[in-house]
Amino acid sequence: MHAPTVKHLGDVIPLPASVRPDPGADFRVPADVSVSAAPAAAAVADELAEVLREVTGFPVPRTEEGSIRLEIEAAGEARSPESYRLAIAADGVTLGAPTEQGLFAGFQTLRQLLPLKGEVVLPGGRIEDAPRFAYRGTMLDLARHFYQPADIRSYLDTIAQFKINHLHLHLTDDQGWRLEIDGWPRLTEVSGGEGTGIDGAGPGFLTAQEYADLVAYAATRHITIVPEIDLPGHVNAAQVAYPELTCDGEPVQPRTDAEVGYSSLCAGKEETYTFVEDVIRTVAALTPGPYLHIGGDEALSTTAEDYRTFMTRVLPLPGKYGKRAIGWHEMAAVDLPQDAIPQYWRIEPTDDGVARAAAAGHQVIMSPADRSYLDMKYDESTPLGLDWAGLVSVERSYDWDPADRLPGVGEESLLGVEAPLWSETLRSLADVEFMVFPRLLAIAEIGWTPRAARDWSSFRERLAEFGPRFEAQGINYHRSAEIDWP
Ligand code: TNX
Repeated sequence: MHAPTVKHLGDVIPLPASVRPDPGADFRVPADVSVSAAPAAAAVADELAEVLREVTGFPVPRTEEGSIRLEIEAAGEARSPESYRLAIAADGVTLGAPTEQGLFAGFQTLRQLLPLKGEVVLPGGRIEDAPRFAYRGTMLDLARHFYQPADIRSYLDTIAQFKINHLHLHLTDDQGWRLEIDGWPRLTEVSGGEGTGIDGAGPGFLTAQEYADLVAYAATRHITIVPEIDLPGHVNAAQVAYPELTCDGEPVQPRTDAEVGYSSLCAGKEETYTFVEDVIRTVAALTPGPYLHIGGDEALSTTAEDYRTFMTRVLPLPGKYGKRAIGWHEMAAVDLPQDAIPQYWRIEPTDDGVARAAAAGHQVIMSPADRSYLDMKYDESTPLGLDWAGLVSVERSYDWDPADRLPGVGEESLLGVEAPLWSETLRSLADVEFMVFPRLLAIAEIGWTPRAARDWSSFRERLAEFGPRFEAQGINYHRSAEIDWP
């Protein structure tokens, strides 16, 4: 038998904050390997044992004194809940963190140090790690094309491996309404039914129970679901279901094309606010996470005055129901509630009031379309995707920094980074994966790794190893020519 290859301790994505290899201290995982864990670490310990079983074929029981130990450590003032320490020595492994979240993050690192199958020798040394930003997200657009809960679960499993900790669900748009709302049944009966989505090819919706189950499943992956109800534009599907939501009350036609900017709720009608408050109250009650996204983008058929009237009334509603409002950065034209978070998507550093909001203490999520929009084509030959924000190669998705995008919005103003994926051209989970992998790994590293430690040539080399890993897990990905895949 040939000697097993030992990975380099830093061969992981995202790159940890501190990696100190000790080549004399490699750990050869023995047949009687076992895992021990504090009660609070039991769930992570079980997952780790399962992964080790799959790789080695060893029984890997849980014991009191395992050669792999998971420990909850004292939190300490400045430690992020997601921080962890991983120590690999000749006689075993210790993974310590202040929280289960931190242990879960450390488990993702450890998992990437394992081979796909066979004998395991873990590289000796110490990793000390913590995220640069608390919010590292991606977004699925369920309105233009609906994805089944099983597909979303599978997606959650994959993104968690790269320490992505927020999944934003774009639940409503002109072409479909994808979440059941108590008291407004036609939203999903009509606008979640057959013939909805782009080209009518993406019908479906989540019942309240299915949504709650998804949120709970995401929590086991330490991922927070961020629900979006897009307002006051992008509402044709709501108006098809309830014509009283238009200004003149006349019925409107369902739309399955990819136009944007033609629909708007009516800022001057009380029905509008009854509807919006019912929806926000319902979504807030179904969502344990701290955020509720109210859209606010591309309201091109709403006058500036109506936009202000509408947003001024609606922006406080997430707070009324215990949530922090996130909105696309257009909302920064309005005076925002104290804790509201603009999500910046522009290509050019145009201000739109976002720098003013940052100066007033607001946190910002960075999602510049020319770098982080996963629905942009990789190159001219990419069969899926759009190109209005340019082509986004793997290198372009990696080689930028969120703290440099907008004057006045620096490191201290950033809650984090998110890579949205719009669904106009996508028809399946395989399509989603093709656009997302590998570029989401670039965004994951930007969100996690200290800026000074990031380097494209290092990332490019580490990324190559994930080709076989994606294949082993049945995950579709784009074999970009920029990467020397094995
Ligand atoms: C812009 S940028 C949109 C979406 C489209 C997307 C396609 C933003 C907040 N909205 O309505 O789906 O472009 O790339």
